[in-house]
Amino acid sequence: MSNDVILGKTEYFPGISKISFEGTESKNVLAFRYYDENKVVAGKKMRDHFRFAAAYWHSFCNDGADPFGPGTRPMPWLNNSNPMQKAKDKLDAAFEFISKLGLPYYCFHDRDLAPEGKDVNESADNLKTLAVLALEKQKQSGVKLLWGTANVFSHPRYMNGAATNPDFSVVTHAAAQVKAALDATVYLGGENYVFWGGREGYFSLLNTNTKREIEHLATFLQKARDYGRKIGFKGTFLIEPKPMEPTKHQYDFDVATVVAFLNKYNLADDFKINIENNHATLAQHTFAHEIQLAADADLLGSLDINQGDPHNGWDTDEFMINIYDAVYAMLILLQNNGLGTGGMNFDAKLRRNSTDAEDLFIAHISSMDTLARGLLIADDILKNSKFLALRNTRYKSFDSGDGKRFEKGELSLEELKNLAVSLGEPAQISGKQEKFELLINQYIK
Ligand code: XUL
Ligand code: CO
Repeated sequence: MSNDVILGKTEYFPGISKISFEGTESKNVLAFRYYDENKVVAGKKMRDHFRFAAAYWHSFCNDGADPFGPGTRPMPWLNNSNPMQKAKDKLDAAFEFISKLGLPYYCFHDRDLAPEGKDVNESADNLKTLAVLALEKQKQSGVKLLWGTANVFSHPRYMNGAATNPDFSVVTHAAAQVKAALDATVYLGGENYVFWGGREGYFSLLNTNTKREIEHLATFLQKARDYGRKIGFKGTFLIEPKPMEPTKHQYDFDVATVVAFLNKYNLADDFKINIENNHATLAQHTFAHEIQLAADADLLGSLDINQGDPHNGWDTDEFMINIYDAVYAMLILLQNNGLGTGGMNFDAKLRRNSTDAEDLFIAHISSMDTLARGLLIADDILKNSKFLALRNTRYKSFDSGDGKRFEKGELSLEELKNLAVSLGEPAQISGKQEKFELLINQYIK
């Protein structure tokens, strides 16, 4: 089942071979202790529960540069001065890493895979050239594309937005990029296509017509959807909410905002939501809150796996190691039949002072094991504890009689008032939060 290891001309992670499952007794940091890809849990192989993916931009493009200093991370695949050769070397490094780790999927932005050319057509040609090489790598390794996307936020032309730019000519450039990225995604058999609206928002309401900008965003997405379907894209379009950063306010603020937007603009049949933990916490929500709301709206698409630092508000994109986040997420996924065409993309970066080649492996292994452990615990809770029964009991007054009639919309406000009179003052019923919390801790092992 595991992918074959694929090396290019240069081995970029020498001394590290295929990562294997060694079980919980192992102290080897380059082995899985919980993630056993073929182990069946709740009727499905672990591999299929998670559909883990590498994020090309962090893992193979990001050298750790920050506003206060240059990159620190040795990335020998980025040394060639010819941009196209550099992109090819990067592809070698990416597939070496992905296949050694045994990730079934990867994700990219157009500009991660291939450099921008001198004009729209040369940029599209560069992407095509790299997509041909990437397809070869996919075939050799068995690795698949979880999603593609277009980077319409880095180039200075997008400083006022992409689809929501007040200048129409910038909107056309964003469209050209999305068209080429969709072409590449379909060519590579991508199972989803993502829109993250990095600069679709504003810094000041004074210079912004929010109504026009949001309508432009909707029209842009409708046209992208139509083009994708025309060229045979059968997968899911995804919107990735984030409340802010880089703009002060982003239009796709959080799951609730995106649910309303998708329904208002008739996009909900083709689009779902890609939820990122650190974006959730930036919006003052938990990861579980966002996942639950998307699941409730039948719009849960995919997950970007990371976590933020609890003591500051930034999008620090750390590798997710919080076992509670993993258990809560897996509890919801198990109750909602998983992620469909989605998966779990490691949108996380190494710390700037993590500079050894093995650090990228250790970071992914740690996170994959956290989620695998979360799955095992959540499955145990759902199968062997009173968790669901306890929660359902809270709502039992709606399971029959007048409560059920209310749920069906059969009782008027006057009838409800008369019932209040006949039922009298309600008895006090404890919410039992501490009991729920204690129960979860009983199963964390
Ligand atoms: C930025 C972010 C992006 C998207 C893809 O915060 O999460 O990398 O996942 O554009
Ligand atoms: Co993301």
